[in-house]
Amino acid sequence: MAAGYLRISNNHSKHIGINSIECEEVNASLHETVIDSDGVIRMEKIAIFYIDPESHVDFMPGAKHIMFSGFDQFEDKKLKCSFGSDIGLKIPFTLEVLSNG
Ligand SMILES: [Cu+2]
Repeated sequence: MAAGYLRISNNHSKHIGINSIECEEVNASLHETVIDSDGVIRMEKIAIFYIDPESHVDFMPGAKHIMFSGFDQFEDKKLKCSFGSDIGLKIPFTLEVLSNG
């Protein structure tokens, strides 16, 4: 397993809902780290999250992240992915691979 972090910005005047992710060659899903009522830290899949107009959402340790599996077979330094959105727009982006251990 590996995790990916980034900032996604919305330069539009409307909310955008991000509801899926796809990456070449590796399996990726949208995750969020949460602390439940017993104080236990765990990860949940995100069905959708919204970015406010003229705003951004940060993916970072302990919060939203991209969870990868099958990464040990991937040898490139760049990973091409895209977000799916509630307005039907695909948002492509490239992640830099820092380690694949
Ligand atoms: Cu996760």
